[in-house]
Amino acid sequence: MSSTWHILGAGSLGSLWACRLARASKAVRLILRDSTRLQAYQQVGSLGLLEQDLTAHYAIPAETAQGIGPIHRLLVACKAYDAAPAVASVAGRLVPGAEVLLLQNGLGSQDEVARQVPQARCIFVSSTEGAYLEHDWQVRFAGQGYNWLGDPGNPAPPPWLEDLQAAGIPAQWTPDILTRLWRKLAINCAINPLTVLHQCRNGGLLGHLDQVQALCLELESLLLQCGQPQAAQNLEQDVQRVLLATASNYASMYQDVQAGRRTEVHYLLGYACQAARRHGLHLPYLEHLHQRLVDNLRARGLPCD
Ligand code: NAD
Ligand code: KPL
Repeated sequence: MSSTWHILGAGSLGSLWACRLARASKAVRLILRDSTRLQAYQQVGSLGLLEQDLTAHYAIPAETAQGIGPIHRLLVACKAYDAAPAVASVAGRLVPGAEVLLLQNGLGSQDEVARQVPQARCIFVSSTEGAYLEHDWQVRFAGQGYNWLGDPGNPAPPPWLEDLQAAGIPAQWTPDILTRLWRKLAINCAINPLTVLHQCRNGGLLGHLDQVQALCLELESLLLQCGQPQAAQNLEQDVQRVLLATASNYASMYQDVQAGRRTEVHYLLGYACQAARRHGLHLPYLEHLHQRLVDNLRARGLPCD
Protein backbone atom coordinates (compact mmCIF):
# COMPACT_ATOMS: atom_id res chain seq x y z
CA MET A 1 0.00 0.00 0.00
CA SER A 2 1.17 3.51 -0.78
CA SER A 3 2.18 5.34 2.35
CA THR A 4 1.18 8.82 1.14
CA TRP A 5 -0.95 10.82 3.56
CA HIS A 6 -3.65 12.68 1.63
CA ILE A 7 -5.02 15.50 3.79
CA LEU A 8 -8.52 16.66 2.89
CA GLY A 9 -8.93 20.24 4.15
CA ALA A 10 -5.98 22.53 4.89
CA GLY A 11 -7.58 24.37 7.81
CA SER A 12 -6.27 24.38 11.37
CA LEU A 13 -5.94 20.69 12.24
CA GLY A 14 -5.30 19.56 8.65
CA SER A 15 -2.37 21.98 8.34
CA LEU A 16 -1.04 20.99 11.77
CA TRP A 17 -1.03 17.30 10.84
CA ALA A 18 0.35 17.97 7.34
CA CYS A 19 3.29 20.07 8.60
CA ARG A 20 4.30 17.59 11.29
CA LEU A 21 4.13 14.64 8.88
CA ALA A 22 6.14 16.58 6.26
CA ARG A 23 8.70 17.57 8.91
CA ALA A 24 9.23 13.84 9.57
CA SER A 25 9.79 13.30 5.80
CA LYS A 26 6.51 11.43 5.33
CA ALA A 27 4.88 11.72 1.91
CA VAL A 28 1.97 14.20 2.22
CA ARG A 29 -0.43 15.72 -0.32
CA LEU A 30 -3.05 18.37 0.41
CA ILE A 31 -6.48 18.18 -1.19
CA LEU A 32 -7.92 21.70 -1.39
CA ARG A 33 -11.52 22.77 -1.85
CA ASP A 34 -11.31 24.04 -5.44
CA SER A 35 -9.01 25.44 -8.12
CA THR A 36 -9.22 28.96 -6.65
CA ARG A 37 -7.87 27.70 -3.32
CA LEU A 38 -5.26 25.64 -5.15
CA GLN A 39 -4.04 28.69 -7.08
CA ALA A 40 -3.93 30.75 -3.88
CA TYR A 41 -1.83 28.05 -2.20
CA GLN A 42 0.46 27.67 -5.18
CA GLN A 43 1.24 31.40 -5.07
CA VAL A 44 2.47 30.97 -1.49
CA GLY A 45 3.92 27.52 -2.16
CA SER A 46 4.10 26.22 1.40
CA LEU A 47 2.32 25.79 4.71
CA GLY A 48 3.73 27.56 7.76
CA LEU A 49 3.71 26.02 11.23
CA LEU A 50 4.11 28.40 14.17
CA GLU A 51 5.22 26.93 17.48
CA GLN A 52 6.07 29.41 20.24
CA ASP A 53 8.25 31.95 18.42
CA LEU A 54 9.41 29.68 15.62
CA THR A 55 7.89 29.42 12.15
CA ALA A 56 8.84 26.60 9.80
CA HIS A 57 7.62 26.28 6.21
CA TYR A 58 6.81 23.06 4.39
CA ALA A 59 6.40 22.96 0.60
CA ILE A 60 3.72 20.27 0.57
CA PRO A 61 2.29 19.36 -2.84
CA ALA A 62 -1.40 20.12 -3.29
CA GLU A 63 -4.23 19.25 -5.64
CA THR A 64 -8.02 19.41 -5.77
CA ALA A 65 -10.41 16.46 -5.48
CA GLN A 66 -10.22 16.20 -9.28
CA GLY A 67 -6.53 15.31 -9.07
CA ILE A 68 -5.54 11.98 -10.45
CA GLY A 69 -4.08 9.02 -8.64
CA PRO A 70 -5.45 6.57 -6.14
CA ILE A 71 -5.79 7.41 -2.46
CA HIS A 72 -4.77 4.78 0.07
CA ARG A 73 -4.83 6.89 3.23
CA LEU A 74 -6.99 9.97 3.72
CA LEU A 75 -7.06 12.28 6.72
CA VAL A 76 -10.37 14.14 6.72
CA ALA A 77 -9.76 17.49 8.42
CA CYS A 78 -12.97 19.36 7.52
CA LYS A 79 -15.65 20.50 9.94
CA ALA A 80 -18.23 17.83 10.80
CA TYR A 81 -20.87 19.36 8.46
CA ASP A 82 -18.43 19.36 5.51
CA ALA A 83 -16.94 15.91 6.03
CA ALA A 84 -19.39 13.72 4.07
CA PRO A 85 -19.62 15.96 0.96
CA ALA A 86 -15.84 16.43 0.99
CA VAL A 87 -15.22 12.68 1.17
CA ALA A 88 -17.82 12.09 -1.55
CA SER A 89 -15.76 14.33 -3.83
CA VAL A 90 -12.77 11.94 -3.61
CA ALA A 91 -14.67 8.66 -3.11
CA GLY A 92 -13.90 7.49 -6.65
CA ARG A 93 -10.17 7.73 -5.93
CA LEU A 94 -10.22 5.63 -2.76
CA VAL A 95 -8.84 2.13 -3.35
CA PRO A 96 -10.64 -0.85 -1.78
CA GLY A 97 -9.42 -1.13 1.81
CA ALA A 98 -8.28 2.51 1.88
CA GLU A 99 -8.00 4.03 5.33
CA VAL A 100 -9.99 7.17 6.09
CA LEU A 101 -9.13 8.97 9.32
CA LEU A 102 -11.90 11.19 10.66
CA LEU A 103 -10.80 14.10 12.87
CA GLN A 104 -14.30 15.53 13.39
CA ASN A 105 -15.56 16.54 16.78
CA GLY A 106 -18.91 15.19 17.99
CA LEU A 107 -20.79 12.23 16.56
CA GLY A 108 -22.86 11.59 13.47
CA SER A 109 -20.48 12.81 10.77
CA GLN A 110 -18.41 9.62 11.05
CA ASP A 111 -21.44 7.51 10.06
CA GLU A 112 -22.34 9.94 7.27
CA VAL A 113 -18.84 9.49 5.83
CA ALA A 114 -18.81 5.71 6.29
CA ARG A 115 -22.00 5.47 4.24
CA GLN A 116 -20.28 7.33 1.36
CA VAL A 117 -17.27 4.99 1.22
CA PRO A 118 -18.21 1.39 2.01
CA GLN A 119 -14.97 0.26 0.34
CA ALA A 120 -12.85 2.04 2.98
CA ARG A 121 -11.89 1.43 6.59
CA CYS A 122 -13.01 4.43 8.64
CA ILE A 123 -10.83 5.25 11.63
CA PHE A 124 -12.30 7.68 14.17
CA VAL A 125 -10.05 10.18 15.93
CA SER A 126 -10.77 12.09 19.12
CA SER A 127 -8.34 15.00 19.39
CA THR A 128 -7.67 17.35 22.28
CA GLU A 129 -4.91 19.21 20.44
CA GLY A 130 -5.50 22.90 19.70
CA ALA A 131 -4.64 24.82 16.55
CA TYR A 132 -5.88 27.85 14.66
CA LEU A 133 -5.02 29.67 11.45
CA GLU A 134 -3.24 32.98 12.06
CA HIS A 135 -3.94 33.61 8.40
CA ASP A 136 -4.27 31.54 5.24
CA TRP A 137 -1.69 28.74 5.05
CA GLN A 138 -0.22 29.63 8.45
CA VAL A 139 -1.24 27.49 11.41
CA ARG A 140 -0.46 28.10 15.06
CA PHE A 141 -0.07 25.07 17.30
CA ALA A 142 -1.99 26.51 20.26
CA GLY A 143 -2.49 23.67 22.69
CA GLN A 144 -0.71 20.44 23.50
CA GLY A 145 -3.14 17.54 23.63
CA TYR A 146 -3.63 13.98 22.58
CA ASN A 147 -5.17 11.95 19.76
CA TRP A 148 -7.08 8.75 20.37
CA LEU A 149 -7.66 6.60 17.29
CA GLY A 150 -9.92 3.60 16.87
CA ASP A 151 -12.19 1.64 14.58
CA PRO A 152 -15.48 0.58 16.23
CA GLY A 153 -15.75 -2.29 13.74
CA ASN A 154 -12.21 -3.67 13.96
CA PRO A 155 -9.95 -3.51 17.03
CA ALA A 156 -6.72 -4.29 15.08
CA PRO A 157 -4.39 -1.26 15.00
CA PRO A 158 -3.04 -0.13 11.62
CA PRO A 159 0.69 -0.59 10.92
CA TRP A 160 1.39 3.11 10.33
CA LEU A 161 0.89 4.31 13.92
CA GLU A 162 4.67 4.63 14.10
CA ASP A 163 4.47 7.34 11.39
CA LEU A 164 2.61 9.41 13.96
CA GLN A 165 5.18 8.79 16.71
CA ALA A 166 7.97 9.69 14.24
CA ALA A 167 6.13 12.91 13.37
CA GLY A 168 5.73 13.85 17.06
CA ILE A 169 1.94 13.52 16.86
CA PRO A 170 0.87 12.20 20.27
CA ALA A 171 -1.47 9.34 19.49
CA GLN A 172 -2.65 6.02 20.79
CA TRP A 173 -4.87 3.30 19.42
CA THR A 174 -7.90 2.44 21.53
CA PRO A 175 -10.57 -0.24 21.21
CA ASP A 176 -12.93 2.19 23.00
CA ILE A 177 -12.98 5.10 20.59
CA LEU A 178 -16.76 5.50 20.88
CA THR A 179 -16.41 5.90 24.65
CA ARG A 180 -13.85 8.68 24.06
CA LEU A 181 -16.04 10.43 21.48
CA TRP A 182 -19.18 10.17 23.63
CA ARG A 183 -17.34 11.51 26.68
CA LYS A 184 -15.98 14.48 24.74
CA LEU A 185 -19.40 15.11 23.21
CA ALA A 186 -20.97 15.11 26.69
CA ILE A 187 -18.34 17.55 28.02
CA ASN A 188 -18.84 19.80 25.00
CA CYS A 189 -22.63 19.68 25.45
CA ALA A 190 -22.33 20.62 29.13
CA ILE A 191 -20.01 23.58 28.45
CA ASN A 192 -20.10 25.02 24.94
CA PRO A 193 -23.80 25.99 24.51
CA LEU A 194 -23.93 27.61 27.96
CA THR A 195 -20.91 29.78 27.14
CA VAL A 196 -22.77 31.04 24.05
CA LEU A 197 -25.97 31.72 25.99
CA HIS A 198 -24.18 33.38 28.94
CA GLN A 199 -21.60 35.05 26.67
CA CYS A 200 -18.74 34.02 28.91
CA ARG A 201 -15.41 32.25 29.11
CA ASN A 202 -15.43 28.64 30.32
CA GLY A 203 -14.62 29.85 33.86
CA GLY A 204 -17.75 32.02 33.80
CA LEU A 205 -19.82 28.84 34.09
CA LEU A 206 -18.43 28.32 37.59
CA GLY A 207 -21.05 30.91 38.52
CA HIS A 208 -23.80 28.75 36.94
CA LEU A 209 -22.93 25.35 38.37
CA ASP A 210 -26.61 24.54 39.04
CA GLN A 211 -27.22 24.58 35.26
CA VAL A 212 -24.07 22.59 34.55
CA GLN A 213 -25.13 20.02 37.13
CA ALA A 214 -28.65 19.65 35.70
CA LEU A 215 -27.16 19.07 32.23
CA CYS A 216 -24.62 16.55 33.50
CA LEU A 217 -27.34 14.50 35.21
CA GLU A 218 -29.33 14.27 31.96
CA LEU A 219 -26.21 13.58 29.89
CA GLU A 220 -25.26 10.77 32.27
CA SER A 221 -28.63 9.11 31.85
CA LEU A 222 -28.33 9.48 28.07
CA LEU A 223 -24.88 7.88 28.06
CA LEU A 224 -26.14 4.97 30.17
CA GLN A 225 -29.12 4.48 27.85
CA CYS A 226 -26.78 4.53 24.82
CA GLY A 227 -24.65 1.73 26.31
CA GLN A 228 -21.79 4.05 27.33
CA PRO A 229 -21.48 3.56 31.12
CA GLN A 230 -17.75 4.36 31.15
CA ALA A 231 -18.34 7.66 29.37
CA ALA A 232 -20.93 8.51 32.04
CA GLN A 233 -18.64 7.94 35.02
CA ASN A 234 -17.99 11.06 37.13
CA LEU A 235 -19.08 13.30 34.25
CA GLU A 236 -19.96 16.27 36.41
CA GLN A 237 -16.62 16.12 38.27
CA ASP A 238 -14.78 15.99 34.95
CA VAL A 239 -16.75 18.92 33.55
CA GLN A 240 -15.87 20.99 36.63
CA ARG A 241 -12.22 19.98 36.23
CA VAL A 242 -12.30 21.18 32.59
CA LEU A 243 -14.00 24.44 33.62
CA LEU A 244 -11.24 25.13 36.13
CA ALA A 245 -8.40 24.03 33.84
CA THR A 246 -9.70 26.13 30.92
CA ALA A 247 -11.26 28.96 32.96
CA SER A 248 -9.68 31.75 30.95
CA ASN A 249 -10.42 30.16 27.52
CA TYR A 250 -13.36 30.74 25.25
CA ALA A 251 -15.01 27.46 24.14
CA SER A 252 -14.74 26.57 20.45
CA MET A 253 -18.48 27.09 19.89
CA TYR A 254 -18.35 30.51 21.54
CA GLN A 255 -15.44 31.45 19.25
CA ASP A 256 -17.29 30.20 16.16
CA VAL A 257 -20.37 32.25 17.07
CA GLN A 258 -18.33 35.39 17.80
CA ALA A 259 -16.60 35.03 14.43
CA GLY A 260 -19.93 34.52 12.64
CA ARG A 261 -18.97 30.96 11.64
CA ARG A 262 -21.30 28.01 11.40
CA THR A 263 -21.10 25.83 14.54
CA GLU A 264 -21.03 22.04 14.85
CA VAL A 265 -24.18 22.09 17.03
CA HIS A 266 -25.90 19.45 14.91
CA TYR A 267 -23.13 16.95 15.74
CA LEU A 268 -22.99 17.85 19.45
CA LEU A 269 -26.17 18.91 21.26
CA GLY A 270 -28.30 18.07 18.18
CA TYR A 271 -26.89 14.54 18.12
CA ALA A 272 -27.45 14.09 21.88
CA CYS A 273 -31.09 15.22 21.62
CA GLN A 274 -31.74 12.96 18.64
CA ALA A 275 -30.20 9.97 20.45
CA ALA A 276 -32.40 10.67 23.48
CA ARG A 277 -35.53 10.75 21.31
CA ARG A 278 -34.50 7.52 19.59
CA HIS A 279 -34.27 5.85 22.99
CA GLY A 280 -37.58 7.33 24.16
CA LEU A 281 -35.75 9.32 26.86
CA HIS A 282 -37.30 12.59 27.99
CA LEU A 283 -34.47 15.02 28.79
CA PRO A 284 -36.20 18.39 29.25
CA TYR A 285 -33.13 20.37 30.28
CA LEU A 286 -31.09 19.23 27.28
CA GLU A 287 -34.02 19.82 24.88
CA HIS A 288 -34.62 23.30 26.29
CA LEU A 289 -30.91 24.14 25.99
CA HIS A 290 -30.90 22.96 22.37
CA GLN A 291 -33.94 25.09 21.57
CA ARG A 292 -32.45 28.18 23.23
CA LEU A 293 -29.18 27.69 21.35
CA VAL A 294 -30.96 27.22 18.01
CA ASP A 295 -33.00 30.40 18.66
CA ASN A 296 -29.85 32.26 19.59
CA LEU A 297 -28.02 31.14 16.42
CA ARG A 298 -31.05 32.01 14.25
CA ALA A 299 -31.26 35.47 15.79
CA ARG A 300 -27.62 36.00 14.79
CA GLY A 301 -28.35 34.79 11.26
CA LEU A 302 -26.20 31.68 11.72
CA PRO A 303 -27.15 28.20 10.50
CA CYS A 304 -28.48 25.96 13.26
CA ASP A 305 -27.88 22.60 11.58
P1 NAD B 1 -11.09 24.50 9.90
O1 NAD B 1 -12.34 25.21 9.56
O2 NAD B 1 -9.92 25.29 10.38
O3 NAD B 1 -10.60 23.65 8.65
C1 NAD B 1 -11.47 22.92 7.83
C2 NAD B 1 -10.94 23.04 6.41
O4 NAD B 1 -11.65 22.12 5.58
C3 NAD B 1 -11.11 24.43 5.80
O5 NAD B 1 -9.87 24.86 5.27
C4 NAD B 1 -12.12 24.20 4.66
O6 NAD B 1 -11.92 25.05 3.54
C5 NAD B 1 -11.80 22.75 4.31
N1 NAD B 1 -12.84 22.11 3.53
C6 NAD B 1 -14.18 22.11 3.70
N2 NAD B 1 -14.79 21.42 2.73
C7 NAD B 1 -13.79 20.96 1.92
C8 NAD B 1 -13.79 20.19 0.73
N3 NAD B 1 -14.93 19.75 0.16
N4 NAD B 1 -12.60 19.89 0.15
C9 NAD B 1 -11.45 20.33 0.68
N5 NAD B 1 -11.39 21.07 1.82
C10 NAD B 1 -12.56 21.38 2.43
O7 NAD B 1 -11.48 23.39 10.96
P2 NAD B 1 -10.59 22.76 12.13
O8 NAD B 1 -10.55 23.71 13.28
O9 NAD B 1 -9.31 22.25 11.57
O10 NAD B 1 -11.53 21.56 12.59
C11 NAD B 1 -11.66 20.35 11.87
C12 NAD B 1 -12.35 19.35 12.80
O11 NAD B 1 -11.47 19.08 13.90
C13 NAD B 1 -13.64 19.91 13.43
O12 NAD B 1 -14.60 18.90 13.55
C14 NAD B 1 -13.19 20.38 14.80
O13 NAD B 1 -14.22 20.36 15.78
C15 NAD B 1 -12.13 19.33 15.14
N6 NAD B 1 -11.15 19.81 16.11
C16 NAD B 1 -10.50 20.99 15.90
C17 NAD B 1 -9.56 21.40 16.83
C18 NAD B 1 -8.78 22.68 16.64
O14 NAD B 1 -8.05 23.08 17.55
N7 NAD B 1 -8.86 23.36 15.52
C19 NAD B 1 -9.29 20.62 17.97
C20 NAD B 1 -9.98 19.41 18.14
C21 NAD B 1 -10.91 19.02 17.20
O1 KPL C 1 -13.35 21.10 23.86
C1 KPL C 1 -13.70 22.17 24.29
C2 KPL C 1 -14.18 23.18 23.32
O2 KPL C 1 -14.04 24.37 23.56
O3 KPL C 1 -14.70 22.75 22.29
C3 KPL C 1 -13.70 22.41 25.78
C4 KPL C 1 -12.51 23.24 26.19
C5 KPL C 1 -13.61 21.09 26.51
C6 KPL C 1 -14.98 23.03 26.23
O4 KPL C 1 -16.05 22.22 25.94
